Amino acid sequence: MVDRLTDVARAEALATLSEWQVVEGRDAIMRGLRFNDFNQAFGFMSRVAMMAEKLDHHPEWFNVYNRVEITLSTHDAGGLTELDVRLARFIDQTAASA
Ligand code: H2B
Repeated sequence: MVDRLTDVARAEALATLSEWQVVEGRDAIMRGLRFNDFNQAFGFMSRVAMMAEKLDHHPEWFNVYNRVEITLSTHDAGGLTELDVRLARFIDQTAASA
């Protein structure tokens, strides 16, 4: 099982994930995204879903039309781990090329 990030590693990672906010009341991060339309939003979600399967690490997310809200946390570890950082970086890259 993957370990939760240390305080130092967590702070270092969050400093580089400028689009992400810390969720109040739990060890998780969230990002909201807006696309041109549902087709673009769902295309983005499909790419993220394939990476999530590859990593065996899955987002909590919500979609309406062109909006996607994503929360990342590692349930098995009860907080943020390197898997969340990896998936957040992939999400940032994928959103940037959408
Ligand atoms: N996703 C997330 N976000 N956290 C987990 O702890 C997790 C997961 N665990 N995806 C995985 C699946 C686990 O349930 C399977 C059995 O490996």
